[in-house]
This record gives sequence, structure tokens and C-alpha cells, in this order.
Amino acid sequence: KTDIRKALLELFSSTETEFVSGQAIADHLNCSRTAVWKHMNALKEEGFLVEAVRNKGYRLEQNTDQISENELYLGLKTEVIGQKIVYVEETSSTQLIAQQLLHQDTPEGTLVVTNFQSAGRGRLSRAWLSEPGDNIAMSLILKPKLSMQQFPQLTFLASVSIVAAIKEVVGIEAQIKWPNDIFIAGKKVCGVLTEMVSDPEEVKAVIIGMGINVNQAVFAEDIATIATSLRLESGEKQQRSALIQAILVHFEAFYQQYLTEGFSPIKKYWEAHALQFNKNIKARTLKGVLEGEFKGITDDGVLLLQDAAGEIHHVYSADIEI
Ligand code: BT5
Repeated sequence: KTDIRKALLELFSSTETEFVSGQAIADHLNCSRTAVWKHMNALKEEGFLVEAVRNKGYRLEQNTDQISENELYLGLKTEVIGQKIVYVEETSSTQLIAQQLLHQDTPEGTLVVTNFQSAGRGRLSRAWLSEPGDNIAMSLILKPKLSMQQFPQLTFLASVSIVAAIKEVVGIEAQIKWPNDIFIAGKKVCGVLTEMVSDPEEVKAVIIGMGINVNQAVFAEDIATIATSLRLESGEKQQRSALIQAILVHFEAFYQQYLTEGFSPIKKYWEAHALQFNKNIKARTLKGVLEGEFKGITDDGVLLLQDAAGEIHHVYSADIEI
């Protein structure tokens, strides 16, 4: 079924704004015209804008959701976060551009955004895949005065900001999977990558990378079963710039609260949106698999897991199975 969808989308992306007759689609897919009609309806249900005109055939509305620096600045209600935005049409990774900007002494709150990231990175040199024009790939630069132990807290801060923004703009209650994934309906819609830039004396800055599947509808084979997008979940195309602005506004509010009141209000919000909170989980660590109830996180962002014997384990690094 995903193969048919892929073939359909490929057909439409090569025809641009032209109508394609039902017969031509049927020939291309090697199926009946009734089947074509069913496939087109399925696309419609997934949120694609399908236009069907008698005697002409079908047309798929092309991507019109552009991002630009101007659009991102317009009406942005923050004081620091996103007050400098660097937009690039294409890059290997926004994390790298952020690093280069830091060498030029860019201010706190600088945001790097791209329309297409060709070599996005996850944690532990895993890949972050993103189709051009559909998604959000961005990196935010912060320069807080924090101790080494506090830095992981910024990942959680980013997660809660994204969850709040998705709720506001899309109307969906997303969940956070420890440590850095955002899930909707059991699938990953966003990943956060926090990197420190330090010299031997001090931490100089933090770069928070955020990758969000927004309007992408088809995913590469190896992530097709685990990934979803805001469009797939809401049934509607989303405007990326509106989402980015909402993330910046929520980030600034949480960040100010964090700097004055500490981590505990962030932690509360995080735990209230945590996937499998107080439920049984399996944590795959380097030393083996731990099983038990997920009891929350510590102030250092360490996962707390209570095993069957009642003992609490501190999990510093692991993949959580759901
Ligand atoms: C992450 O890593 O989830 C962090 C992703 C951060 C990406 C942003 S985009 C802007 C900035 N610039 C960068 O170069 N990176 C940041 P991790 O927890 O290691 O998860 C990676 C795993 O998620 C992969 O191994 C895949 O299994 C899966 N994955 C890859 N692309 C995905 C996608 N688009 N949607 C859902 N899952 C994906």
C-alpha cells in the first residue's frame, strides 16, 4: 500500500501543476480506474489537497508553505529567543551553521532554520531524515550561565516548548519520550539534539537542534513504521513559520521561568506530558535491559525506574522500548 502511495506521489511531483487523467494514473499504477479513485480518496483522507475535475482528471496541490526570515520575524513576540534568525535554503546540518555563527560571536537566542537538511544528525551519530520543503529543521543558540550538570535540562526545556507549541497551533496533545523524542499516537514526530560548545575552562554555549516532521506524508522505508508528521496526525497541512514562532515564544517563557525558578516547573510540565509515566517500561542500556515502572526524572534529567523488588534505578543513557 505504501508503494502505491509512493508511486502516486512521484507521479504527481513530476507533473507539477498539471491535471493527470484517471486513465493515465491507472496505466501508471497498473490498476483499474475504480482503484485509482480509491487511492486518491485515501490521499485526501491523509490530508493531501486533491482536486478532481471531470474530464480532466486529478491534480495534487503543490507545496506552498514557504519559510523566510521576514515571515519568521513578522509579529514574533519574543525579546531574545529568535531575535536573530539565519535562514538557509539548504545545508548539511543546521547544527554546523550554528557552530560557525558562534565563532562570529552571535548573540544568545540566534536561530538557524533551513528548508532542506541533507545530512541531519541525531544522537550517537544516528541520522535524522527530512524531505525538502516539508519539515522544520532548526538550531537554537543559548548562552546560559549553568553548571555542566544543568545542561541536560535544556533538552527537556526544548521538548516542553515544542509540546506546548504543537498544542497551540495544531491542537494535538503530543507526548514526550525520554529523553528527547516527541510522539503522537505512538510514533515519533520530533527529535531534539542538544550539543555543548565548551573549552577546557567553561561551557560557552549550547546548540539545541530540533527536527519536526510537519507536512511530510511518506517516510523512507527504514523509518516508515516509526515516524509520523503533524499533517498525517491532524489531517491538515500546517504552516511551518507559525509553528516555529510558537516554539520560540513558548521557549522564551519556559526559559525565563527556568532561569528564575529553576528546573522544577519545567520538570512538572515534562512529567505531565511524559509517555508511559508511572507505567512499565523496558530500558535498553549498554549493560543490559532494565524493566520496571517509570517514575519520572531527576533534576539532572536522569530517568528513574523502579523494579519489581521496589528498588529505584538511575538510568543515565538508554533506549526506551514502547
Ligand atoms: C534525534 O536523535 O531524534 C535528534 C534529531 C535532531 C534533528 C535536528 S534537525 C535540526 C538539527 N540539525 C541536525 O543535524 N540535527 C538537529 P535520535 O534520538 O538519535 O534519533 C534518531 C533516530 O530517529 C534515527 O536513528 C531513526 O531511527 C529515527 N528518525 C530519523 N529521522 C526521523 C524522522 N524524520 N522522523 C522520525 N524518526 C526519525
